[in-house]
Amino acid sequence: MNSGLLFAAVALLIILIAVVAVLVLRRQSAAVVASPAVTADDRAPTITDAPEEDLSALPEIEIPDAAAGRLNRLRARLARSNSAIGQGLLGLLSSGEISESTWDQVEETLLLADLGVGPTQELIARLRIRVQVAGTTTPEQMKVMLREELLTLVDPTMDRAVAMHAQGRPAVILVVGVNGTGKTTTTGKLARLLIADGQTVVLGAADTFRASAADQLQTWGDRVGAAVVRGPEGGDPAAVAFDAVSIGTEAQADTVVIDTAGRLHTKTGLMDELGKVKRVIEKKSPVDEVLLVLDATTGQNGLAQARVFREVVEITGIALTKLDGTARGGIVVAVQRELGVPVKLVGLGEGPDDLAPFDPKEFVDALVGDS
Ligand SMILES: Nc1nc2c(ncn2[C@@H]2O[C@H](COP(=O)(O)OP(=O)(O)O)[C@@H](O)[C@H]2O)c(=O)[nH]1
Ligand SMILES: [Mg+2]
Repeated sequence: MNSGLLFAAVALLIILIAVVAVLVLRRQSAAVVASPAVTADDRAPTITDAPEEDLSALPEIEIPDAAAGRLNRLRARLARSNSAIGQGLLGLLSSGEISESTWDQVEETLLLADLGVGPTQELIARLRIRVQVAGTTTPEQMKVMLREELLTLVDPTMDRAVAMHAQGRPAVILVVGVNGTGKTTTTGKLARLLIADGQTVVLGAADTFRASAADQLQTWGDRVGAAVVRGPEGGDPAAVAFDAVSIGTEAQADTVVIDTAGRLHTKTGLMDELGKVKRVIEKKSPVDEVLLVLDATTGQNGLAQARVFREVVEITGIALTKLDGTARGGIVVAVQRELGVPVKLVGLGEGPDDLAPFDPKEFVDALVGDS
């Protein structure tokens, strides 16, 4: 009798446990479908039976290349500068007796490479003295001298760090330059560099003249996980810049990078506007960096643009783009001399990670060739 009662109680307990277990399991699997994982790695396996719309709604975040050693990785892109400057000079100077006409050819090579008249004269004067002192020189000695003198001209003592850490607020970077030089592309690539460095980034689409400019920046931001602040087409660029800095501050972002417009045909208007953008941002936060984007293929024209921009905003760094498409790498030296401001970034292609922090030694090594 007693054993019958015990049997019934045990059976009841087993059924109860089974029901509870089924309920718990169902809740867990429902939760997995309802809240898809955020990291790219977990994503696919956890929501395989979710409807297709959910899958496409998830952002595809790319992991950018690390910032360190980028210029070294991209050095082959300098090949055209390389043969024009380094190899051209070494070819001339290593051919035994150096005559006056050889020095003339050296001068011509340097000027063609956009080094500028002043730096060209300096380089030749220094080399002539060193060659005289050394008497005869081997091609290897010549290469060492050339490397040292080019490095002096590029100036390894300049501080080339892009401002990206501020105390208790986001660092603010304003990107300026003429249309087509690569501002938007550089802003997008810079966001990737900063994110590769572990930062959170907010982008401001202050080129409000063309909707496509904001869309272009949005695409860059989406790919890498940077929020993009934009305004209405034709809206006030200063207001967008202000909003971007406000939102970046609120969100405790590490850096806010602001892309601007650059229509040169309305030069005065553009310059007034640029000054206003900076002043309006400064109501909210200091501007830590004004990056002037210059297209390396434009030579003297680029230098003229630099002078115009310098009149309106205090430029703190230069981003030299399209160095992959030119034999005129000497522009690095010329533009630094012209503005007294360091080249901080170089663009070496259209790919998302084709922007590198500028390193004088790596640059000169790439020009002269490995020792
Ligand atoms: N080859 C090469 N093309 C570049 C580089 N930087 C930008 N570009 C291209 O230059 C064009 C203009 O760039 P964009 O960012 O729209 O210029 P913006 O008008 O100043 O904003 C685009 O086709 C870019 O892909 C670079 O470093 N190398
Ligand atoms: Mg643009």
